[in-house]
Amino acid sequence: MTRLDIISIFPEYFAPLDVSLIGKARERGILDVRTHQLRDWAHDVHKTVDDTPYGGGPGMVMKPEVWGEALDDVIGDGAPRMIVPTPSGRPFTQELAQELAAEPWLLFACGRYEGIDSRVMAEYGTRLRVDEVSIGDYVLAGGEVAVLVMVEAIGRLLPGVLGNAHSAVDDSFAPGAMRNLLEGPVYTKPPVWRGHEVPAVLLSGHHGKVARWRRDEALRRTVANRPELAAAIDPATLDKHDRRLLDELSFRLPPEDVAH
Ligand code: 6GU
Repeated sequence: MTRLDIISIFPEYFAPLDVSLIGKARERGILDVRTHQLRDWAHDVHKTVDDTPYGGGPGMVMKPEVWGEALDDVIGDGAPRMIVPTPSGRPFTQELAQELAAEPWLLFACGRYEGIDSRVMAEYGTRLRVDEVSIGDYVLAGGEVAVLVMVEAIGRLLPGVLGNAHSAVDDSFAPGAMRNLLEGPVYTKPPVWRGHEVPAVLLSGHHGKVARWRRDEALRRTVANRPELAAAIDPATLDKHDRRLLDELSFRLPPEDVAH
């Protein structure tokens, strides 16, 4: 069973982890999620967790002493991998999600305000693997929502969480043939809705043509929405048909490396 500890001044943010995929994984004993209120480790009457930044500047910084006591209690004699959500961290990717899904114990330390006193990461970095991680190029008010994102991405990769019916092997960012290709559009019944028809090929029963059409749509969508991902496609994975389609889309593949 994977253990997840989350320390935050807003543990109520994690109520969604009781429902859906992650809630079921917890009921099935695949995931053990424990949320903690950081203020439980504050000593003063006001349960203070922050103070003004040395060197001046706007906002407040989370105090190291409270974090130290909280982390010591939660960690005990163990050695979880520690994740600190922050917009200045390394990018959270499907690859990092897979790496974290293989860990037995993860500890998320959620900062608010301008962040946690950096000595906390320095101190625990001597004992644990500590990563500061960002979920994208925008700024959230705190790490809580970012941790929800990461827990959902990691949780669905744990063995037994997703049924075989929708396994994670052909995710857009999973390793393999579909790597760096976005998934194309999907349809269900009825065959015509408000005058919009389902593409005929999907009703044809011709599996080869369906696969080819899906790949074309994946390439089109990747070129349109994520040209930098399209540019990163390994040219060796592109067949003649793919190259013709990319040409029709006026998409120039980057030049192939030439061996000297
Ligand atoms: Cl992990 N935290 C915050 N506060 N903002 C973010 C983020 C994390 N990732 C992107 N923006």
